[in-house]
Amino acid sequence: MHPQSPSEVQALVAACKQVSVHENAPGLQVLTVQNSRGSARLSLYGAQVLSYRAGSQDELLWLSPAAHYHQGRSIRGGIPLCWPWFGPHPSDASKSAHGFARHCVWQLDAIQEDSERTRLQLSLPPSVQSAQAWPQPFALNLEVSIGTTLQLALTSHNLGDTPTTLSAALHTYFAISDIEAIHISGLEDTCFRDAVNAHRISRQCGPIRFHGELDRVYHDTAATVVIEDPGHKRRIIIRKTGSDSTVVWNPWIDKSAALGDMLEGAYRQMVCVETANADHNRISLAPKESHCLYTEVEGEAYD
Ligand code: TA6
Repeated sequence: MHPQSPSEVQALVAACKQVSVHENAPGLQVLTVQNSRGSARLSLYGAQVLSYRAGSQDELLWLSPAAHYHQGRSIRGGIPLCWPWFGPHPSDASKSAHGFARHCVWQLDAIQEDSERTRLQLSLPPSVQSAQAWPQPFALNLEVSIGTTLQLALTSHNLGDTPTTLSAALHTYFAISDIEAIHISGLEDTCFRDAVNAHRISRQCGPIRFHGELDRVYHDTAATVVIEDPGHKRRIIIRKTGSDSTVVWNPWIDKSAALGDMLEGAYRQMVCVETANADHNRISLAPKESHCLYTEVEGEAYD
């Protein structure tokens, strides 16, 4: 099966009213969606949503102006995919963190448009690279739906004859007014692995506030999470299904400086709240079984 060509993508897009396509960098096509309810941009490299706004609202996602747009590097911001492992590879430190799905050019399979939403259907084409990184026969699909809310559904299929396990995350970077002005509710009394404190297990007391680097995997939670942002006079609501972990991360000063693709002080305008299945919440798939990791994000402005 040949990889989809840029002209095949252009032909699919040409038949639509709400979608256009351009090259963000040589060979890296970005789709732009504009409908009556919202707008978004999505990179086919990594199947990564780069931006989203509903109607006349402000941008909901954070994207680094210093992001890299070339194969082999992750694009800093938007919604990078972590698949088929979250964090370091379970047994091979030579493999990149957060899996390989974000480093592949995805196939645009279909576009559906109506008065309320635009739905993009994408799939990760089988490749030698993915087969080497993940020998288990699989298929991976992503549906991105743009309207008054943004919805992502990442569906993993075990095409093999043996069971497999995987971890995954929709690694969403949200745009905020200031990291010390916000707080995050919905994870109260939930246990988490604290990556900044020797990975010890603690229990969340009250809302999450930020006074330094914070990197936590909250376990066994299906809760809706809310980012309260008085500076932007809005709350961001993050709903999910098929997910038992929620990851919360801000790199703060030193970590963001070390990343090399964040401008100085940029850490203050972003926070990651990630819909995930990580650690002991990994997913087990029986032969021919599938699993859908789903999130919906919504901005709610207030006076
Ligand atoms: O989701 C939190 C985290 O695992 C942090 O530990 C940090 O590594 C972050 O992801 C950034 O990951 P990335 O590979 O996107 O730079």
